[in-house]
Amino acid sequence: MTEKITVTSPRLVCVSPAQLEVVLAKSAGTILGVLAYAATRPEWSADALPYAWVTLPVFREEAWYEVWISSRAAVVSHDSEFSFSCDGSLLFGSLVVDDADSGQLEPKAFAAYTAIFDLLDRTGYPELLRVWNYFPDINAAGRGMERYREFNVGRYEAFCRRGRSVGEGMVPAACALGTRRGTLVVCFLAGKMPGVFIENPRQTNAYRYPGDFGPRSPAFSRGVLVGDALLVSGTASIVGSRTMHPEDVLRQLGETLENLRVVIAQARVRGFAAQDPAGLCLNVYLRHATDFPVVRGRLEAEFGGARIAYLQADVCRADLLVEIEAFWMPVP
Ligand code: 3EB
Repeated sequence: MTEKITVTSPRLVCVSPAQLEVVLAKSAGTILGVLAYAATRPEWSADALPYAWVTLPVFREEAWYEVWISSRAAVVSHDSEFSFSCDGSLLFGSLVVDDADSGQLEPKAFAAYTAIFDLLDRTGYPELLRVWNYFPDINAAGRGMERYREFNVGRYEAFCRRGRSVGEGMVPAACALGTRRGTLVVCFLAGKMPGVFIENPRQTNAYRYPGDFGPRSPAFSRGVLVGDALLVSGTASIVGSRTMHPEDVLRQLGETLENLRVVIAQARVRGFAAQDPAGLCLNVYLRHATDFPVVRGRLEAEFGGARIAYLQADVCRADLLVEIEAFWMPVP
C-alpha cells in the first residue's frame, strides 16, 4: 500500500519583535520554525520550536523574525543535535554548531550536512529543498583557502558521501552569508516529494562554477518551487560565473534585480502563478552599512507592497556588495 502524500506549500510571516507574539499565537500548532536575525541575542527565543538566532545586524530594527508556517498541523521533535518539525509533507529543521569561528570549516560543514542527510533519510523526508547557511568570517583566509571555499568543500563532500549527486534538479535552493561571530547556523526545509528546482540561464549553474572559485563548487540551485510557493536563493551580481560591477553597489543591484526577474520568469514556465507583491518577502544583505539608503530607495521603488528586511552581512564573494533572497506566495 502506498501512502498518499498531499504536498503542503510553506508560508512565511516576517515581523519585528513587537508583532511576534501575535503571529505565534495565531499560527500555534502549525509553525515549522523560526529564524531570528539580530546583532545581539534577542529577548525571545523558542525552546519548543526549531529556532536559530542568526547574528546579523538588521537596519532600522532591533531584530527581525521569519516565522515559517505550514497549512497543516506541524509536530515538533528534538534529538541531541536537532530540533525539527514535520507536517506529513514538509520538514523544517535547524542545526546550530558552536565555535565555528575557530579551526577549519570544511569538517564542520561536512558534519553538519551529513547529520542533516541522515536525519532526512531517517525521518522519510529525503528531498532537501532549501538551506540557509550562516557562519563567521566567510571571506577570511582559512587553512590555505578562503573559508567560504572550505565550506563548499565540506558541503560537496557530504553530498557525495551520502550518495547524493550534485547536479541539475538535485541540489537545494540556498543562501550563504557571513556573520561576525560565533555559530554555524544551518536551517533547512525538506520534503517527502522533490521540489521543482529552478536555474538561471544568465548564470552558470553554481555546481558547475569553474575551479577558479574553489576546488569544489557550491551545491545549490537558483530557486525551488514548493507547492504554490517560490523560494529564490541568494541572488547577486553574477553573470555567467563572473562578478559584475565589483565597485558599484547600484550597478550590482541592477544586475541582481535582472537575475531575480529571470529566476521568477523560469519559475512561471514551471507553473508559478503568484502575482501580488503582498505575498513577497525579501532579505537584502548589504556588505556596507553606508550603501543602505541608496539600495533601499531603489528597492522600495521596485517592490512596493513587499516585506523587505535589510541585513548587514558579508556576501560569499569578497567583491559582492549586495545579495537578495526572496520568498513569494500567493495571497488569498
Ligand atoms: C552566487 O550566486 C552568490 O553557497 O549556498 C548565493 C546563494 C551564493 C547560495 C551558497 C552562494 C550560495 O554564487 C553566492
